[in-house]
Amino acid sequence: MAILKILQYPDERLHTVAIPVAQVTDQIRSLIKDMTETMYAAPGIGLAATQVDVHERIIVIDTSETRDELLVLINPEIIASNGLSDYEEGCLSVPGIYGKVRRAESVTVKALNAQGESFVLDADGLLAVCIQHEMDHLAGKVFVEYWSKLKQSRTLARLKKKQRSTM
Ligand code: K1U
Ligand code: ZN
Repeated sequence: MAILKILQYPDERLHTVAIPVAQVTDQIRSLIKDMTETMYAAPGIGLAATQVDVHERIIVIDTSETRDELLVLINPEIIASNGLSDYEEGCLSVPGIYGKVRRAESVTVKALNAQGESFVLDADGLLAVCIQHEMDHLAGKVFVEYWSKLKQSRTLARLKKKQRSTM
């Protein structure tokens, strides 16, 4: 297994639209293991393949307190959604920046697991937020891009200042 490098906003590669996984092979399973190790090490509650510069539709998530309830979503599709809620989000690709995003309160998602089997999952709360956040990564969208242009440019300035101070 390996810890992968996580792309940092505003890296243009975060805007790449991921393509569906054609077949769940051992190579895909090996990538899933590396993504899982990377997510737990970060630490994070989710990671999309886009964030490690792989542009295929793969997500790993673990929102449990015990960090032992891994969820793998390959080729995820939201087939139903309900309600709206605002949640304070963070992102491993935008370290140190947190802010609210309005998303569906609950979602039903259809996906393949690491064995290539199809399943359907109903999610609400943090899990629903995380699924939508990670699916945005696969579509090339970063959570700060829901904010006003003014808030986005202030965020970029803060990130650049932080980067300068760690050089
Ligand atoms: O996509 C990512 O960058 C991962 C991101 C997921 C996420 C967090 C909060 C709301 C929506 C989506 C993170 O995991 S940021 C880190 C984080 O929230 C966290 C880390 C350790 C323990 C608990 C939370
Ligand atoms: Zn993110």
